[in-house]
Amino acid sequence: MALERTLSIIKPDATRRNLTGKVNTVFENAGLRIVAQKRIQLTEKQAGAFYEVHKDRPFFGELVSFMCSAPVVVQVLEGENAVAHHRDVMGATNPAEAAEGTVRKLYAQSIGENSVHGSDSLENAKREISFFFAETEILP
Ligand code: IDP
Repeated sequence: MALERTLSIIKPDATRRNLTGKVNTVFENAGLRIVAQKRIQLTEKQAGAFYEVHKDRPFFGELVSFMCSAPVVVQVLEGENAVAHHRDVMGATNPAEAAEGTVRKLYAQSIGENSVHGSDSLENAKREISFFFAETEILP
């Protein structure tokens, strides 16, 4: 196993309900370390660029406007096998299919308003981390 970093976003449905600390507790209890974190308001331009891979999907417009509907918390998580481990801890995209104890099972409201984002590969994690953070802002 390798020490990895992944990009996590606590989404507007969770920040609006004051769940940042509860979500972070799930991550920390799972052995993921928050090595960078900031609360920001995304613009439509930023959200559209971040989710560009989904631009042809029918839910793209809804996703972009949701991600700009309240502040988000962007964070870098570090740990053994962090990319896949974080995806496990988040749970399935659709909370109805998420396993017990996962963030999405505990807190997500719908397939769109599903509380958290996590990078899906090491390559994407590197790109997504650099989208939001300078190397000097990451403090392991
Ligand atoms: P993931 O976040 O579990 O990796 P993706 O399929 O990459 O899931 O989708 C990105 C995000 O787009 C989801 O987390 C969710 O917020 C939103 N999304 C995915 N599918 C739908 C849908 O069918 N309706 C509305 N929003 C969706």
